[in-house]
Amino acid sequence: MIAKNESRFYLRTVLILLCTFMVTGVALGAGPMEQSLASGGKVLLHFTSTPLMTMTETPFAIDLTSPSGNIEEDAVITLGLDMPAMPMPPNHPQVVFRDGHYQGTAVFTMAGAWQVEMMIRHADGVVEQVVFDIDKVLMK
Ligand SMILES: [Cu+2]
Repeated sequence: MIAKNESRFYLRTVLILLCTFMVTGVALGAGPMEQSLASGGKVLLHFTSTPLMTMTETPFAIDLTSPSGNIEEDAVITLGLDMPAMPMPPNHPQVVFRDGHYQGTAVFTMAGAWQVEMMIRHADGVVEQVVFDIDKVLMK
């Protein structure tokens, strides 16, 4: 009985530590970029490695907050990476909801300024689009 309680406590501690580590890991990356949505919610995009480099698998996380402040986890998010200065080949990193965040991996194919065009389809069918400006991706 005691052993069972102890192992449960141990498991809970490990889970809390893991969550803390994940949140901290995300916060250490490229500064989170936040935008308000017309629907009243918020969306946060953060790249988990900095500085951003060309031809590098770059993980990102997206957090969607509903107008009431809850985490919104049933939306469908699609991304398009583009450069404002020139037409670029289609670049659409896959986004999946996993471990409490929308996540994926981006590859920037060229140095310079980029834009992340984000389309959010909420569970109620409302679609919103926001654009995040990335000042600089550096040559690897
Ligand atoms: Cu380009």
